[in-house]
Amino acid sequence: MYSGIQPATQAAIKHEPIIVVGHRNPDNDSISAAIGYARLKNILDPDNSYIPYRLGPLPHESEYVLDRYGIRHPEVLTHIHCRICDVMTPNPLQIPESATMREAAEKLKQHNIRTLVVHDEKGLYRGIIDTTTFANLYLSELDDVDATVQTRFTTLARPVSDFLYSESMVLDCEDILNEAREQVLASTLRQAVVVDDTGRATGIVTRTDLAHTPRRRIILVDHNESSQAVSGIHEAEVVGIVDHHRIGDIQTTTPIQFINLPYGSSASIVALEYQRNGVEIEPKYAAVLLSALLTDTVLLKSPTTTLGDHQIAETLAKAAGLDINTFGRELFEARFAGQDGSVESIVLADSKVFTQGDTNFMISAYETVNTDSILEKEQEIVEFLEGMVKRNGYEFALVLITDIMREGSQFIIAGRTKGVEHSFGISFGDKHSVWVPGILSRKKQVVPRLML
Ligand SMILES: [Mn+2]
Repeated sequence: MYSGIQPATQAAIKHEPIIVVGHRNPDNDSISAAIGYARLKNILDPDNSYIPYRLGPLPHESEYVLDRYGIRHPEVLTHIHCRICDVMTPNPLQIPESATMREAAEKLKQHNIRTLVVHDEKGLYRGIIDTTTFANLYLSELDDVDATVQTRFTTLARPVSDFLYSESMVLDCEDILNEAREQVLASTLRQAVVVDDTGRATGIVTRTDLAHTPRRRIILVDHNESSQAVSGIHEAEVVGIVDHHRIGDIQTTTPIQFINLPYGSSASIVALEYQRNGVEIEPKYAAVLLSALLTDTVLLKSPTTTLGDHQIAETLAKAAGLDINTFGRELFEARFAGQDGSVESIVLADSKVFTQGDTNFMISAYETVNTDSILEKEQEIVEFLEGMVKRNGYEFALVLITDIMREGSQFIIAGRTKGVEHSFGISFGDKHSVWVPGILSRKKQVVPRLML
């Protein structure tokens, strides 16, 4: 049985699924490790539900593998801020507007609640009736002592539509809590109603519900730096990390299972977790993980590749019934067939921002088998990079055009070049581009030298 450290859940949203997601501008490893790890966690921890997401477009090779094995594409996660649906009380008690005030009063009493949502004959939201409605009615009756009994009788026979508050605040389930809170607290209303796209009330939010911000739970794969993580990460409860990059700046309030190993892919570590937990991996998930291992290690050629990666690749290939070389070739064919070759995609398809001290810099990685065709666009790429440097105040922006056949990278740069030149013993001269043989890995061969 699984004996990993359980996350603290005090402030977490327990009924909500746990999100498993890779970094921004996802590569195949971020997609595949999230899918493979969510699958494993769902097997190990059936009390919770783990759902893989992605933080950007699906890489072509991921699409190829997922479609080949009939696995659903993960959905895009736009942020992990706490939402209205994370704090609302779902399925509020409702009453039709044609019901009498007596029925409304009985329903409030029977369920010991303060608010009823009123809907029309089509089930669409109309307004609310609450205990204050009744209190106000009886207070007004006090002015007319003789008529009290008669008035009350008449009032209770009238439909709720005569009394409902229709000006009550309406929110959307996906509204960000911190923003909605200000609206509600600035009003005099005791609650807001959550209405869906079809006009039906799906929840109710009271002032008390708004008093705290519960944390949504998330597992990070293939990254552990907030600059690469989903928006709102500081509001979330990170309950696990599976990564093979340098230790970044993600902080947690409690101990978590943080697995960081210098393997060639996060997918390799996920595969190890299947082994460690004695879970046999299904063929299609073995194929997904193998695809990420092969793309992240550039067909096991990158210097990030360890002996362990070779062994895991063999194991996964066997489980999936695949030949490593054939599958690897298919993956890169799918990737290169999908490349549109635009300057924007060359620079942005796999770009990461790094922080050192007060400076930020961007490094993009782009793999190809045809560096020459990229170099025809060198001037445009440099102009694009210069724009990014200017807009974002980067120290520099660097694109690595890695030719997996020639086994080296063309460095194309804008901004301050000194640090890069010094770290690699190269010179751009009056150009913005230079070929650096043997450089295949941003993570292992480029980032560490720049972080010294
Ligand atoms: Mn990776």
